[in-house]
Amino acid sequence: MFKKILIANRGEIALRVIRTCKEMGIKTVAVYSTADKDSLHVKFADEAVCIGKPASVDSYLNMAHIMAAAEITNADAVHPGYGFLAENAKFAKICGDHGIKFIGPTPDMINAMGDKITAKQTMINAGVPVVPGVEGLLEGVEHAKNAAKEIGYPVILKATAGGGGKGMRVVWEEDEIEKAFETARTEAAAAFKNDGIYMEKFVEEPRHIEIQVVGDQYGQACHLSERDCSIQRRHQKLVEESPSPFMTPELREKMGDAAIKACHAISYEGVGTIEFLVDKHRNFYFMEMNTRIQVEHCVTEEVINYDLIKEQIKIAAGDKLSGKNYIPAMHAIECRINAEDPYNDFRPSPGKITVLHQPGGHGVRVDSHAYAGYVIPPYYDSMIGKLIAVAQTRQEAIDTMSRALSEYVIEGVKTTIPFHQQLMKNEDFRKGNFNTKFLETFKMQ
Ligand code: MV4
Repeated sequence: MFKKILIANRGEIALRVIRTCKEMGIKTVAVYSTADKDSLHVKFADEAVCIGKPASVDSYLNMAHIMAAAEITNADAVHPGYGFLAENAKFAKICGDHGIKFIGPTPDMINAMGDKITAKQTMINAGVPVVPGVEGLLEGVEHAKNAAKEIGYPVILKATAGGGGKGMRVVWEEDEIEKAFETARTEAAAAFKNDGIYMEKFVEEPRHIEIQVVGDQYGQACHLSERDCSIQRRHQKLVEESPSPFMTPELREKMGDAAIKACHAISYEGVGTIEFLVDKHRNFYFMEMNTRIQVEHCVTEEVINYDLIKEQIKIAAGDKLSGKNYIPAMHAIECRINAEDPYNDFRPSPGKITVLHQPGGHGVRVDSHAYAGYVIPPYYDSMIGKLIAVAQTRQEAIDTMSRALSEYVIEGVKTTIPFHQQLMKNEDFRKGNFNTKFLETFKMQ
């Protein structure tokens, strides 16, 4: 087992990793930017190294600084958390080249899923359902026009180097396709230095349901059931839950099988997520694979009683999986508490938390790096923490969440708490009647 892990991240996920390391008797090294010197991950780690100025490119994205911190502290592994360098194949390679274990998949696996056309072709070959579309890159506007005629409008254009919704264009009719193709291409070139675009049939009003997977170094893979992440806004998830209110035992078995096939196709090592679009007829289609721990991993942990960070560390150290799949025994809902103003288009609201009272009691988990007096810096994402409610049934989990939200006191910055309180009262949400378009029409009172 590792003796010392450097956490190449900040905020609540750095703290989350430190907590599990402590339980496993593993020493921890925090890295931090000058903007984060008073952050809890710095206080709770055994050692801490400043890696640069506030901007991410100067600190949490600076591979040379992070590697130097790992070398001087003698860390034998690096946990990348999510975001920043978590899905950076070059960083994973550099760690390996320095004899430091990257806690995650190999550079090859990251690359195989990072390019979306490659990933989709791998899934087709493995027998995983994908959205019908053109195989490979679009060669130009004429190709796009002919392909769209064949597939039938509406279609969606996606950047092969994209993901998470960046660089996408929905096209409803032939008149729009030329302009859409050119803008998608320009945007992709600017954002990813890769202007490759592909086309799929546009699935209308889908749910976003993802399967948590885990694979070991010996080719074994299993799934840990689903999370429903349909409650999102501009590709930012706000609420996640497990099980999905739309799930059936038959669908879970089919999606779980498909997710395991996806892992086997690349001999996946580590924890990962297979994202699917699910239409109203319960057809499901592979969208992308996230080769990292995700923000919403906690709902899975709560419904199957399983520490996913511990699993990541054990797998990286060479442990074998039992090979069994897990089915939710409970219902868990997670609300992301962001420093944003839900009455003002979710505008970021960084600043000092003057008063803080976090909820507790039966069925409540708070994963947060916040404390009274903490200043939320403006340089990074605005998440203050995650509130997770767990109960036997979905209705009870919603009631526990409402109660917990009513106890949560944060003063000094605006937060998403009022949004979550109103969502928990919404009839359609309570009935499980929602898809990825739900928040487009949701209005704050
Ligand atoms: C789609 C789609 C409909 N049809 N692909 C958004 C994020 C990226 N992973 C892919 N996304 C979508 N791909 C086809 N063929 C709709 C979306 C989409 C979406 C997906 C999940 C959650 C929220 C979403 C919001 C808008 C669009």
